Amino acid sequence: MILSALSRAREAGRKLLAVLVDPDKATRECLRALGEHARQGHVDFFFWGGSLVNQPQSEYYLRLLKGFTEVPVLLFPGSVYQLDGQADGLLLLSLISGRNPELLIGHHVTVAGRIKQMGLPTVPTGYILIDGGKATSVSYMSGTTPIPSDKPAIAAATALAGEQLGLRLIYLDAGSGALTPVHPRTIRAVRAEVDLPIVVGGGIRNPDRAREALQAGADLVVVGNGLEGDHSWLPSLSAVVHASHPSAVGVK
Ligand code: 1GP
Repeated sequence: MILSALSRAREAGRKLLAVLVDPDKATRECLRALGEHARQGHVDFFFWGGSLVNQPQSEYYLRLLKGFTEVPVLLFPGSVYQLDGQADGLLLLSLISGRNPELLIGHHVTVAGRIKQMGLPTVPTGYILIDGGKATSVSYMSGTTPIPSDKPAIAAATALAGEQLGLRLIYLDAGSGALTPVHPRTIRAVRAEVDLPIVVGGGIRNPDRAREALQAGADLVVVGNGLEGDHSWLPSLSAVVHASHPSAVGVK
């Protein structure tokens, strides 16, 4: 459903916003507040996941969030242990910037049957890590080296290979809490190379950073860290994302 939403948005020259919720940091109050923002139209999708999930009540908190909002919740799993049939779908990540076979295909084989049993709709996602100026949890936990931030051609070739392999979405991620978000020149290079929808996240901590990513060709931006504990700027972020972007229409 995220693919059809992205397709409709692109046709209309609109952009989308996802809020990433780390289950380990969820509280009832924060989920209720996010549900209220969603009710006001500030959020198009919730992504649900983190590098670690220590919190034993992750399922409970996901049920709470589902009770607070009808906005779709997609799993953005940090590991195979983060599957939950309550979600509306699963970003089935293949970490194509890395060379860790477990994250390219191994874990997928392990949980393929379980995903089928759960009936979780999957979104085959080419997940590309870009250096965000510091070691992030995702690069450490995945045991992979991000693409250098000054090598947009490598990012573009990686995304193109993902498209040729049949992946349906490209996710450019500088990693949660990145010092520097994915550089606009990298987004532009990927945009110029593939037709797939592009998601950009990592280190977006103010509306200007979101605007830069969208103007460079991102279809959807993801914000997690910057909203944890402070949702006050979510309305202004939403205003920037959901402002019409006529220049986006027709962007390849
Ligand atoms: C991380 O793209 C997401 O995988 C969001 O990053 O937490 O830095 O917003 P932040």
